[in-house]
Amino acid sequence: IIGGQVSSIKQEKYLVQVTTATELCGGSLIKPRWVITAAHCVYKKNKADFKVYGGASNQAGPHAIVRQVDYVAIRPDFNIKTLNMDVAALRLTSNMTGANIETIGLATQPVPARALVKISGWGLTTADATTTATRVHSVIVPMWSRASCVSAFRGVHRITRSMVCAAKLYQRDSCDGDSGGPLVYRGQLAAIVSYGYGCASSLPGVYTSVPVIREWFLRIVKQHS
Ligand code: 4AZ
Repeated sequence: IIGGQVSSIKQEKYLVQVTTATELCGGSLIKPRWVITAAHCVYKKNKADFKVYGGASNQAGPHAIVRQVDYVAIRPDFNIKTLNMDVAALRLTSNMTGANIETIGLATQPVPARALVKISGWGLTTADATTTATRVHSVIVPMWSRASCVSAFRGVHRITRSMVCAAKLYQRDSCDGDSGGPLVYRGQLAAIVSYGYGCASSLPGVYTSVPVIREWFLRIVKQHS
């Protein structure tokens, strides 16, 4: 998270870390046993290699709750090259809810252009940093209209219907390690950190729109609970 502040897990109770030995991503707890994250965070990885941490600002710290993953679903139309439909569902080995960890609802409607939203995670806090954050950070950024998102990325990356943009250019953005984490609007999960061209650069961050992928996620939960 670039241009934000140290937060507290008490302010981001739905936020979890999805980790392997070598990689860090964010995620959000949607049901006591289900996490939503980015597909590219789990693509071609073994479910046994994941650990999911929650309930502590300083993850992997003494009070963090940790779970393993026993089922992974990647949206079948996810494309690793274009990052279209960048979403995955993770089932945990047991419920994760507790004092500092709660579920968040999935938004049914897109966020209006220019509305202020909150993004959070343990990703890089400067574009040239080499290590991710020890404590959770958050930042408020404006949502972009679809037209401004498409126009910003013209000739650079095709913006599909699953993608939305948010950022304050050159100042406030998500970054490496924040992928898979939450973009929250009015207390609901509205989008998932997906990708960018650099961080706090001349281009906004790109997110997977939750209203677009919500029914798929809920169907997976129903089928595998
Ligand atoms: C990443 O690599 C990443 N500025 C996530 C978000 C953004 C850039 C990179 C958006 O996880």
